[in-house]
Amino acid sequence: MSVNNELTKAISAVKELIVKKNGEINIIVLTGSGISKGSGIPTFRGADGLWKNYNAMDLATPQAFRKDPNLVWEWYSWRMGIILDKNPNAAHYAVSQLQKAGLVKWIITQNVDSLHDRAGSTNLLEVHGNIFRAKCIQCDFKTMLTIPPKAPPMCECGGMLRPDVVWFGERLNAELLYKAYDLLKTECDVLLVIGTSGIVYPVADMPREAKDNGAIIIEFNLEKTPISSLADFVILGKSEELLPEFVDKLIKNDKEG
Ligand code: BJW
Ligand code: ZN
Repeated sequence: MSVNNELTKAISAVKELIVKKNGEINIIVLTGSGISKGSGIPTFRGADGLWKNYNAMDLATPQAFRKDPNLVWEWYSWRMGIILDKNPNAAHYAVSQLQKAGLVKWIITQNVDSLHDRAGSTNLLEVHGNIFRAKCIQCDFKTMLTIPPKAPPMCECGGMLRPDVVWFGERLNAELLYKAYDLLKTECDVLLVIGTSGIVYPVADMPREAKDNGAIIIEFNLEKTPISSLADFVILGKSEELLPEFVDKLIKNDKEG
């Protein structure tokens, strides 16, 4: 039994919309590192976030990689090791369950950890890339890495490989970004925003796009963020606890309704 009033209200609102639209609603899920916190993967900001001990500008920019590729690879290898040791949590599985129930069509994630994929989700837009993919800085070669490299891996062309993630000052993949905006404009009745601080652009702007096009915005986070002021419901707490409850009740309601 939920004691979270906001959660109960959000479920009722989505349930009403399901009835109004004869069961045909599209939920889009937008996630950030907070959804993986329950798996034991650190977030970026906050008291125990990665940026507490490491400077973003020394590690997550193209300039940093040019200056010291060994250092950058060392940091990414360390993070790959942490992720490989962890598993999707109840929030990732809840999202996947909602997708299997047909309510969620697409997931837009800023996370590079593959945990949505490992939880069985499909139609995943990894707009900040994937930590397990590397790309050549000289040619178009890309490859998946199964073990964290001990030194910067090299391409057959002689160029160095880099993590295929989006660093500060770099453009997001245009196709993925276009697809994400198109979905938010045309196929989003409800947007679930889970575990993101909402300060990194252009993703931070996506909830506004959905809202402008009539979507109900439901935010799940430990605390309020810049997205909270435009959200219809702000559900405070751990996503690994709240999402399973939200999804259970919604799916039950959907079947009953
Ligand atoms: C829980 C929880 C639990 C915890 N349950 N919740 C417009 C205005 C101002 C600045 C800009 C702008 N446009 C562009 C910029 C610059 C920059 C930017 O946004 N800077 C801001 C910081 C101000 N953006 C860029 O540079 C982007 N590129 C770009 O816009 O290019 C345009 C361009 C134009 C012309 C020429 C060239 C370019 C690229 C951004 C790339 C971000 N990259 C990173 C690293 C990815 C690779 C890697 O993993 O190493 O992406 S940075 C980092 O931040 C990572 C994340 O995906 C991203 C977002 O972080 P996230 O996921 O929100 O994590 P946190 O830690 O911030 O928050 C965690 C949240 O979870 C918190 O709210 C907690 O409360 C919550 N939480 N536990 C629920 N259990
Ligand atoms: Zn190459």
